[in-house]
Amino acid sequence: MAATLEPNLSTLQTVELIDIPKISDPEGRGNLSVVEKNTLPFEVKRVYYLYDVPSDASRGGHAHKKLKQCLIAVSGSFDVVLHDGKDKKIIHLNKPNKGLIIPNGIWRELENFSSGSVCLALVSDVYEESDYIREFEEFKLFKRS
Ligand code: T46
Repeated sequence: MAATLEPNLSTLQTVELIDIPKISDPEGRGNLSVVEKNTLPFEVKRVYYLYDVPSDASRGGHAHKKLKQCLIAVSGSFDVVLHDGKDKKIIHLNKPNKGLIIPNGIWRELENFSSGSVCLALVSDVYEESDYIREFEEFKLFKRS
Protein backbone atom coordinates (compact mmCIF):
# COMPACT_ATOMS: atom_id res chain seq x y z
CA MET A 1 0.00 0.00 0.00
CA ALA A 2 1.27 3.48 -0.82
CA ALA A 3 2.19 5.85 2.04
CA THR A 4 -0.52 8.00 3.62
CA LEU A 5 -0.52 11.47 2.09
CA GLU A 6 0.17 14.57 4.19
CA PRO A 7 -2.71 16.88 3.23
CA ASN A 8 -1.02 20.20 3.90
CA LEU A 9 2.38 19.43 2.41
CA SER A 10 1.37 18.74 -1.14
CA THR A 11 4.36 19.45 -3.32
CA LEU A 12 5.15 17.68 -6.57
CA GLN A 13 7.18 15.21 -4.46
CA THR A 14 3.92 13.93 -2.94
CA VAL A 15 2.51 13.07 -6.38
CA GLU A 16 3.03 9.35 -6.94
CA LEU A 17 2.86 7.01 -9.91
CA ILE A 18 1.79 3.65 -8.51
CA ASP A 19 1.65 0.18 -10.01
CA ILE A 20 -1.81 -1.31 -10.19
CA PRO A 21 -1.64 -5.08 -9.95
CA LYS A 22 -1.83 -6.68 -13.40
CA ILE A 23 -2.90 -10.28 -13.93
CA SER A 24 -1.76 -11.55 -17.33
CA ASP A 25 -3.84 -14.45 -18.54
CA PRO A 26 -1.73 -17.60 -18.92
CA GLU A 27 -3.82 -18.66 -21.94
CA GLY A 28 -3.28 -15.43 -23.85
CA ARG A 29 -6.67 -13.83 -23.06
CA GLY A 30 -5.06 -10.50 -22.23
CA ASN A 31 -4.66 -8.64 -18.95
CA LEU A 32 -6.80 -7.77 -15.97
CA SER A 33 -5.95 -5.02 -13.46
CA VAL A 34 -7.63 -4.66 -10.13
CA VAL A 35 -7.95 -1.81 -7.63
CA GLU A 36 -8.79 -3.17 -4.20
CA LYS A 37 -9.28 -1.75 -0.71
CA ASN A 38 -5.58 -1.16 -0.02
CA THR A 39 -4.33 -0.35 -3.53
CA LEU A 40 -4.77 3.42 -3.09
CA PRO A 41 -3.71 5.67 -0.18
CA PHE A 42 -7.34 6.77 0.33
CA GLU A 43 -10.82 5.29 0.34
CA VAL A 44 -12.62 5.66 -3.01
CA LYS A 45 -15.99 7.41 -2.69
CA ARG A 46 -16.60 8.36 -6.34
CA VAL A 47 -15.60 7.22 -9.83
CA TYR A 48 -15.86 9.31 -13.01
CA TYR A 49 -14.25 9.09 -16.41
CA LEU A 50 -13.33 11.40 -19.27
CA TYR A 51 -13.74 10.16 -22.85
CA ASP A 52 -14.25 11.46 -26.41
CA VAL A 53 -11.93 14.34 -25.48
CA PRO A 54 -10.71 16.16 -28.64
CA SER A 55 -6.91 16.15 -29.00
CA ASP A 56 -6.79 19.97 -28.79
CA ALA A 57 -8.99 20.15 -25.66
CA SER A 58 -7.80 20.63 -22.11
CA ARG A 59 -9.55 19.26 -18.99
CA GLY A 60 -8.93 20.19 -15.36
CA GLY A 61 -7.38 23.60 -14.90
CA HIS A 62 -7.98 23.67 -11.16
CA ALA A 63 -6.87 22.30 -7.79
CA HIS A 64 -8.79 20.71 -4.96
CA LYS A 65 -8.74 21.87 -1.35
CA LYS A 66 -9.34 18.38 0.09
CA LEU A 67 -10.02 15.88 -2.70
CA LYS A 68 -7.41 13.24 -3.54
CA GLN A 69 -7.49 11.48 -6.88
CA CYS A 70 -6.03 8.56 -8.76
CA LEU A 71 -6.01 9.01 -12.55
CA ILE A 72 -5.59 6.01 -14.85
CA ALA A 73 -5.25 5.99 -18.65
CA VAL A 74 -7.43 2.88 -19.07
CA SER A 75 -7.24 3.42 -22.84
CA GLY A 76 -4.91 5.57 -24.96
CA SER A 77 -2.81 8.34 -23.50
CA PHE A 78 -2.77 11.95 -22.29
CA ASP A 79 -0.50 14.36 -20.44
CA VAL A 80 -1.12 15.57 -16.91
CA VAL A 81 0.45 18.96 -16.24
CA LEU A 82 0.96 19.43 -12.50
CA HIS A 83 1.84 22.54 -10.50
CA ASP A 84 2.38 22.88 -6.77
CA GLY A 85 2.48 26.68 -6.73
CA LYS A 86 6.23 26.66 -7.21
CA ASP A 87 7.25 23.91 -9.61
CA LYS A 88 5.68 22.33 -12.67
CA LYS A 89 5.95 18.80 -14.03
CA ILE A 90 4.32 16.88 -16.89
CA ILE A 91 3.46 13.21 -16.57
CA HIS A 92 2.47 11.19 -19.62
CA LEU A 93 -0.05 8.48 -18.77
CA ASN A 94 -0.37 5.62 -21.26
CA LYS A 95 -0.58 2.41 -19.24
CA PRO A 96 -3.78 0.92 -17.72
CA ASN A 97 -1.75 -0.56 -14.87
CA LYS A 98 -0.30 2.77 -13.68
CA GLY A 99 -2.20 5.14 -11.39
CA LEU A 100 -1.26 8.77 -10.84
CA ILE A 101 -2.00 9.77 -7.25
CA ILE A 102 -2.67 13.49 -7.05
CA PRO A 103 -3.05 14.76 -3.48
CA ASN A 104 -5.15 17.77 -2.61
CA GLY A 105 -3.48 21.15 -3.14
CA ILE A 106 -2.01 20.35 -6.57
CA TRP A 107 -3.03 22.20 -9.74
CA ARG A 108 -3.68 19.89 -12.72
CA GLU A 109 -4.43 20.22 -16.42
CA LEU A 110 -4.98 17.28 -18.74
CA GLU A 111 -4.11 17.66 -22.42
CA ASN A 112 -2.91 15.90 -25.59
CA PHE A 113 -5.57 13.20 -25.39
CA SER A 114 -5.00 10.48 -27.98
CA SER A 115 -7.91 9.30 -30.08
CA GLY A 116 -10.13 6.91 -28.12
CA SER A 117 -8.42 7.63 -24.81
CA VAL A 118 -10.25 7.23 -21.51
CA CYS A 119 -9.16 8.80 -18.21
CA LEU A 120 -10.56 6.94 -15.24
CA ALA A 121 -10.63 8.90 -11.97
CA LEU A 122 -10.98 7.20 -8.58
CA VAL A 123 -11.47 9.91 -6.00
CA SER A 124 -11.72 10.35 -2.25
CA ASP A 125 -15.01 12.20 -1.90
CA VAL A 126 -18.35 13.13 -3.39
CA TYR A 127 -18.60 15.99 -5.91
CA GLU A 128 -18.52 19.38 -4.23
CA GLU A 129 -17.98 22.56 -6.23
CA SER A 130 -16.78 24.39 -3.08
CA ASP A 131 -13.74 22.07 -3.00
CA TYR A 132 -12.48 23.47 -6.34
CA ILE A 133 -9.96 26.29 -6.76
CA ARG A 134 -10.45 27.34 -10.37
CA GLU A 135 -8.28 30.49 -10.47
CA PHE A 136 -4.52 30.00 -10.54
CA GLU A 137 -3.87 33.22 -8.56
CA GLU A 138 -6.24 32.01 -5.85
CA PHE A 139 -4.40 28.66 -5.88
CA LYS A 140 -1.07 30.40 -5.28
CA LEU A 141 -2.58 32.29 -2.32
CA PHE A 142 -4.00 28.98 -0.99
CA LYS A 143 -0.52 27.43 -1.16
CA ARG A 144 1.00 30.32 0.75
CA SER A 145 -1.63 30.17 3.51
C1 T46 B 1 -10.30 16.74 -12.19
C2 T46 B 1 -10.22 16.49 -13.64
C3 T46 B 1 -9.17 15.50 -14.03
C4 T46 B 1 -20.35 16.58 -11.80
O1 T46 B 1 -21.54 16.92 -11.80
N1 T46 B 1 -19.92 15.54 -11.04
C5 T46 B 1 -18.63 15.13 -11.00
O2 T46 B 1 -18.29 14.17 -10.28
C6 T46 B 1 -17.67 15.84 -11.81
C7 T46 B 1 -16.21 15.42 -11.80
C8 T46 B 1 -18.12 16.87 -12.58
N2 T46 B 1 -19.43 17.23 -12.58
C9 T46 B 1 -19.88 18.32 -13.45
C10 T46 B 1 -19.35 19.71 -13.08
C11 T46 B 1 -19.29 20.41 -14.42
O3 T46 B 1 -20.54 20.98 -14.70
O4 T46 B 1 -19.41 18.06 -14.77
C12 T46 B 1 -19.04 19.28 -15.41
C13 T46 B 1 -17.59 19.21 -15.89
O5 T46 B 1 -16.73 19.20 -14.75
P1 T46 B 1 -15.28 19.87 -14.78
O6 T46 B 1 -15.31 21.12 -15.57
O7 T46 B 1 -14.79 19.96 -13.37
O8 T46 B 1 -14.47 18.75 -15.61
P2 T46 B 1 -12.89 18.64 -15.80
O9 T46 B 1 -12.68 17.50 -16.73
O10 T46 B 1 -12.28 19.93 -16.14
O11 T46 B 1 -12.35 18.22 -14.33
C14 T46 B 1 -12.59 16.90 -13.89
C15 T46 B 1 -12.81 16.91 -12.38
O12 T46 B 1 -13.84 17.84 -12.05
C16 T46 B 1 -11.56 17.28 -11.63
O13 T46 B 1 -11.73 16.94 -10.27
O14 T46 B 1 -9.30 16.68 -11.51
O15 T46 B 1 -11.49 16.08 -14.22
